[in-house]
Amino acid sequence: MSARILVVDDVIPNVKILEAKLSVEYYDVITAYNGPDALVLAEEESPDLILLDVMMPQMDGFEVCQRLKKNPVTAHIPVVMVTALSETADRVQGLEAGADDFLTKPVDDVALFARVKSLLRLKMMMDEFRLREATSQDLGVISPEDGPGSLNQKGRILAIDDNNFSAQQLRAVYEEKYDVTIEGDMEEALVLARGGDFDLAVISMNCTGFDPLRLCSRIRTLEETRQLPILTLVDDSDTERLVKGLELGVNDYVMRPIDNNELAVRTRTQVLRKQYQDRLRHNYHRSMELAVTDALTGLYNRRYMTNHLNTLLSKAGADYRPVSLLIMDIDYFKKVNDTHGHDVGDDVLKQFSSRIGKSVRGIDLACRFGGEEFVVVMPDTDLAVATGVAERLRREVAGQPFSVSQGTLELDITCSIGVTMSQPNEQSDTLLKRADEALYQAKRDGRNRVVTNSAPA
Ligand code: GH3
Ligand code: MG
Repeated sequence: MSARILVVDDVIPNVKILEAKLSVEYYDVITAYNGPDALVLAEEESPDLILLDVMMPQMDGFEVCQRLKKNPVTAHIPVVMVTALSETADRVQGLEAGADDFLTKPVDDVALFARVKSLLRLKMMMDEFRLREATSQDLGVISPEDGPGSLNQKGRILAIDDNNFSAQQLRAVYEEKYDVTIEGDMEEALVLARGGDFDLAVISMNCTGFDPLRLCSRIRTLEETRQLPILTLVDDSDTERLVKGLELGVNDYVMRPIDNNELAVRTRTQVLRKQYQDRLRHNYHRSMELAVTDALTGLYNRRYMTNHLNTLLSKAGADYRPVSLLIMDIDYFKKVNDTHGHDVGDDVLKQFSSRIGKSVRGIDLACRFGGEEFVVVMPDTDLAVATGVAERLRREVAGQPFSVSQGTLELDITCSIGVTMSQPNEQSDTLLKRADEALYQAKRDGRNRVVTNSAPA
């Protein structure tokens, strides 16, 4: 994960040490030696993360952080406060200034990279989210309710701790802000994790009834829980388990004795990232669907069909295979609407689509072309076969009345169909035009029929 990190500290050796550590891991490091310079750099260079010293002359870290978070250009950049003492008061003040996490000096490598990685992951998700959201809104395929507003749902936490006392402490910390489930048994925890739709697993490394590292590893391996972030609670002397956990894919940790502020910020980071990630995936599927299909019938829409047809037609030379295409139009459909109302008309359109969908082959592409006009694209198909398909579709529609209004009404529906086949180097517009001419011939000839329009010789 390559990223740009701004390191801010008034003591030159401190900056140099952090710069060296981060550069070794291929982060791109920029540096500032005082608050005002940091503010300028943050705005001009838009770093992905800021490591900010608290004690600086002129303007201290709290004030710098506050200003960063107030400025819309820099507000989204995560800030890690680097404090000389592990003073609770400092942390509270840091939180109030809008800090996203804390590091204590001297900064140890495990802590540094755990914090940096987990905040960078969150930032990546949020950046991607904002980008996709902008694109989707430009294309008109995402409605406002898909936006970040809906991220305000209560985070769901699964806390695994078989010590009753510390489990209750966790409950007390989380209860107000989160929907928290406490579990003391490993197998039960796994069942819950697989089915529970959680945003974060908090695992105590002090569990004695089972091996908590084994639980971490199982969560990372199981398909249903692979994406679930894990935060571990570790004794400050237990570096071995801490490091093992991180190697297994644990996302972050908090040392015992637990500082509630620290637990709160790290929990928030993990839960937010998970929620952004879920939302991205959901929006992706949704925009794919919305972008290519018609809402009423579920068939492909005109834009998708036209694109796809042009792709098929562009296969030239030795690759060339004829593409056949038919356009179907419901006969006297206006009368259905006028007699029975628009809802009945919609019902007919849905059933009509489902009959088409059922009787075309898998490689054929059925689309709603317009109001009551439908197109079926048939790759690698000659005119004789396509005419056969059209005749079958016509019978599928005319052969059985349509049952509408929850079965209270039966309507006889017919359709007319125009068929044609592509020529080498042809584009979609002329192909569609030829099929349309055939359709109108079918209408003129009395409807409920198929007319074939072979290409000009
Ligand atoms: P023809 O046999 O010549 O095709 O006659 P027609 O009545 O089917 O054709 P016309 O083009 O006169 O009318 C088509 C009607 O389809 C008009 C339009 O209001 C209706 N329509 C278009 N889209 C929808 C829709 O989504 N739902 C409903 N219920 N009606 C629709
Ligand atoms: Mg019609």
